[in-house]
Amino acid sequence: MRLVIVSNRVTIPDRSEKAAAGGLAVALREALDSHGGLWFGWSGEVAENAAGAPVKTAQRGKVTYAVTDLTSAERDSYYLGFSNRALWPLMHYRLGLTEFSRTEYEGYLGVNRRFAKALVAMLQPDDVIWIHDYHLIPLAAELRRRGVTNRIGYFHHIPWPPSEVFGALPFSSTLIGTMAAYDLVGVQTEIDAANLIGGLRALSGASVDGDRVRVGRRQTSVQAFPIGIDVEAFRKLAAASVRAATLPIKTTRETLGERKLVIGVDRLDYSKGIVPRLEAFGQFLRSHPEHRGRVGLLQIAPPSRSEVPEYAELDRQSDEVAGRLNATLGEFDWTPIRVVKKAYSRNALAGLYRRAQVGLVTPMRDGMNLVAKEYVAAQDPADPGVLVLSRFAGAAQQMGEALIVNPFDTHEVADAIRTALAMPKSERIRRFERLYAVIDASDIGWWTQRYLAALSNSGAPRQTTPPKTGPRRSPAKSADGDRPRKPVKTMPAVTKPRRERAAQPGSSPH
Ligand code: ADQ
Repeated sequence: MRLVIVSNRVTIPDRSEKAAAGGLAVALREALDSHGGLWFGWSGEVAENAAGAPVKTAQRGKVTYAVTDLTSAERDSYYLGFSNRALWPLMHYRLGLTEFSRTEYEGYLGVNRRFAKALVAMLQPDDVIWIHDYHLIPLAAELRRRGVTNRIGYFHHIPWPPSEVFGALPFSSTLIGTMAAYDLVGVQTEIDAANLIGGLRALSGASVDGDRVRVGRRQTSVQAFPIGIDVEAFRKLAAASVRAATLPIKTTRETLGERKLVIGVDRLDYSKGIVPRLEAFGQFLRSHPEHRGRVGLLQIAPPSRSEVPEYAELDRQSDEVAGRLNATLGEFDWTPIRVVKKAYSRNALAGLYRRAQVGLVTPMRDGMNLVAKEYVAAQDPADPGVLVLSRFAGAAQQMGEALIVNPFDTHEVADAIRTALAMPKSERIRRFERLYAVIDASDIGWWTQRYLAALSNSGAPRQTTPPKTGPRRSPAKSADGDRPRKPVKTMPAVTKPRRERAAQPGSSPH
């Protein structure tokens, strides 16, 4: 079997590039390497002759990369328009920000048709096709229309809202109905799965039996596959980066001195709750003046999608709020909030996470949120920091040992920051060990294998893939010089993200 991955953006790796950074791109590349495969999508480039131009290919080991450019009209309607001004806010429950245009919807369908046409020419009979994310929802239906009978799976990286919200989108019934063209639809959490199944039932008259959904003559299966990170790689990066005192770590040490650090790391996106988070930090300093001068918030937020007006507005707002809070709460020798709008290397991020006593991950709504997992993976097991996590991040379904907060409640987030900073070491270690066990048992390798196994079993009686076997990696026994500490307890209930986890008190996002 050959694996074919399709995603909106495809970056062809440099020949010299080593797959050291971890993460989704690397995990998918590894899956492609082990099966041999093809990765197809948009090059990220715009060219006016794109629609008629041949697909560009590059070979890297056993993987063929195939990319196409978009015309500027396609980029505007498919990517900036329908994907990012209609689907993105809608999927994040933000009806007020959702802007629908028929022309953009047509452009979205048009690019999906063009992708399908290009892909059909490259497919082999035993290929298994794995399509990623909301830009490409109708792609399987377009492939089926062209006679493709291969196994096709889809993974939805962002939340799926209840049908009352999704149904507000014009043509929502048609769009959701195209999901039935997949053999397997993966979402991040059980809540997303229930919402999508409910939407299929309400909007396209699907009949439902557990995770199996039938629309007309087609049957699909909708299941939760919580995505993970390369925990081991990230832990090593963090330990090495602190030991080597890389530049950002050294500079942070010099500028902060003994001061405590609270960190936020997000793409500059309204779903991430950056402005309410800054306000919550201001509230914390007002309610607990004893902390003034002793702690700072570092918010790293590289701009994204700046051509979409809502993102430019968010950029302005975050500067304004940080400026106001610094002016009213700061001192001549202490700036409470630093907002840095640039991307950092994985090394630097890992070291900064480890230096921070509190990881503040407070999205208003998020599919999973990998930063929450990276923050935990990067901690020093002997003296870990505390994760404050929004109940509306998919990660909260698995990470109930974080301090779970409602990001809409500024006072609650402010109180959680205070609790985190005051938490005794024994409790920090206890929470860290449980969180680490969860993210390690459901890391990115486990996720990829579990999804692909379910896809190859789809249509046949369901089997579940066991979680990783073999000796558990304990952060206590690192070979790279992390300080030793007592072994991680074995806790079956949290080492596998199982369905019943969703109902645990304190970790439910509803
Ligand atoms: P994103 O919305 O991009 O992903 P997230 O899961 O937090 O959100 O992943 C962001 C990634 O970008 C992390 O790996 C983070 O380290 C990195 N990053 C953020 N700021 C950075 C900076 N300044 N420099 C360098 N790297 C930075 C979407 C969905 C999520 C879902 C993921 C994966 O919105 O909900 O978890 O896909 O499925």
